[in-house]
Amino acid sequence: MDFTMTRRQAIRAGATVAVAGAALELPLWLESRGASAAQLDATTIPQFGTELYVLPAMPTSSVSSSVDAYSIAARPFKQQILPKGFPATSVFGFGSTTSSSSFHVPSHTVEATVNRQTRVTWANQLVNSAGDYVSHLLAVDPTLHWANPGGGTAKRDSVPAFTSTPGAYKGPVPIVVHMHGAHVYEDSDGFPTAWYLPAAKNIPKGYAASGSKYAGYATEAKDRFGAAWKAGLAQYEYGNDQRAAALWFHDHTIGMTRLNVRAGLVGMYIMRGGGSDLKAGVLPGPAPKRGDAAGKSYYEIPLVIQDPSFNTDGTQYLPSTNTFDAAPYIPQTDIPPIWNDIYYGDTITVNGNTWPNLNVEPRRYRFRILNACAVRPLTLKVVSSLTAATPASSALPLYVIGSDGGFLPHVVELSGTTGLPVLPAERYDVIVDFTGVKAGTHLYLTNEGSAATVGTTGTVMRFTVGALKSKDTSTPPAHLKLPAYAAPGTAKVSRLVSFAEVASTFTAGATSTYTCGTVDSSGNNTVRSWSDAVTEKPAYGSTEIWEVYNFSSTASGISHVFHMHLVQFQVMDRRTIGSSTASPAYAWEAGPKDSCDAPTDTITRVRAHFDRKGSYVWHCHFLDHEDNAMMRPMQVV
Ligand SMILES: [Cu+2]
Repeated sequence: MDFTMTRRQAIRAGATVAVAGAALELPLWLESRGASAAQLDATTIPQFGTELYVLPAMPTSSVSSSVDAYSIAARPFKQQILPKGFPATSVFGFGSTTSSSSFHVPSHTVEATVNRQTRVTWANQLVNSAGDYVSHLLAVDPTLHWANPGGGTAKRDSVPAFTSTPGAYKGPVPIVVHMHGAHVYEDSDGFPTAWYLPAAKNIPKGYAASGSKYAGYATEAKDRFGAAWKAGLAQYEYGNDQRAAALWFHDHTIGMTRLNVRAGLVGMYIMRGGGSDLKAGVLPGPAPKRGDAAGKSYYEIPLVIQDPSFNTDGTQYLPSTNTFDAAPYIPQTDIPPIWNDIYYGDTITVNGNTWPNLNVEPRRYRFRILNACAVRPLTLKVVSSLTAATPASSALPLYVIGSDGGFLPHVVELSGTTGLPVLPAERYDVIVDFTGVKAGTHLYLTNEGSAATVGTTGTVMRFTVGALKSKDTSTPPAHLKLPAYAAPGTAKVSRLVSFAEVASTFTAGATSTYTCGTVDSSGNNTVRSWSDAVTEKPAYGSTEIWEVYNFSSTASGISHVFHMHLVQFQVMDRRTIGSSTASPAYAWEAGPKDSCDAPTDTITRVRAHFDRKGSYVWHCHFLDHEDNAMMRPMQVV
């Protein structure tokens, strides 16, 4: 990305984080830009006073001999995200319609079994007690290529035409849930234009109740699974015929994903069992199970990390105007008036609370880590002091045992000053061994990612070590034998694709859109928009190498995050554009991945096997980018 000070009036410094031979060069941003008088100063929020919420397992709606069925709704509610004494925060979150106490941000965890069907009815219940729709909590920019329900059937999923700069969209909120990392048929993938509105009483006349792909997928789901979709819901089927792994689900509505995810529509989905898992007892556990009694001790815990900002009234803060590029907008220019290139929040939440504490025993813990931030890169480390100069020395190593799609072939130990980079959408399965740490010791999970601020977003959570309650019988990480990982086989096709920024044709230096594109054999980029004809058409049953060019310049750019639906890929290597010297994938990327770093001015190569026909997508997983055109359809044919 070509962000410069003159054009952005932003503070930036070229921070280079050395990570095991790979240099992630990312600019450092001033946070809370466009701060309003009502914004809560993150430095005034007390830390570590809230005990970590261990996300329980989501209740099922029914269980048969072959299927675990769930009825999960998105609803508006309030949650105490800030510490006690501060106001509660309005959120959109998921829960089971069978249990009102299960509604939480992030969602309670869906526990799934390898090769056993999970069926989820995803209901959009973003309505009030009268059954009327609720408007979005955050400012919806109606000038992007977005769902545009108010455009009716003819103009949904488009870039609406305006003759003057509009205000934020206040209508009913569409959702569509993508299971990130899942091997599914297209009807169950959560395609960005398969959204649907709530079945509210007051949907204005002429509004499209669903996106352009919804009806077709409803028919497919009926034919394939006998599913009966109706207004305000879709039924998705997850075959779970993949490796044991921690997937996650989140809203994927076209042009609104950044807002729906920030509002809280995220959760983890953990698949266990089968030949790609380890036997019970080898790793630290248990994790929360459905129906667990309160007060149980858990040694496997998901950590869902986000970075919201707040107003003093407890509501979430997100700029409601474009703080990067000043007016004029429509009709004088092509610059979005509300959307921002990127917005880093100024707090860190873990499992729905700012800077929590976790009381731990002196034993091993397994953490299923998810970066659910919209755009914030994390570099995680366990340290003993929050005031040490960075990069700080680790107090305890991180033993990385798994990546997005399952176990690594072997344990990767990160210690010394090396942290674990976790970009948005990436998941890592990590063991931390507190054995032998003295009771009363405080340790901290910190973030040394490029946008981190010491004292706020540089801190994730605290661990307080207490007494051992029961013997730890899990295998020490040094002795772990992880399940084999068979990478995708030889590829016959190399496909060259790109991420690039498109400058405004009106205002010098301003951004109009972020785009994907295709690259020819001479390295020339052709920018392609979401609505252009599909160019990525892998053959069913084929294995391909995708070379992902990030054309942002090194001097000013940041990484993008490459994500493909349907597949788990292998990260092969990276090389500077124009160079023939490649660096191998980072050590912690040695397992199956569905999202990865695509650094600036670099070609990132991944290899994937395409074994299901249908429409899917690939895109940048910085949500602010994917919402403004950095996304393309992909058709397995
Ligand atoms: Cu991006």
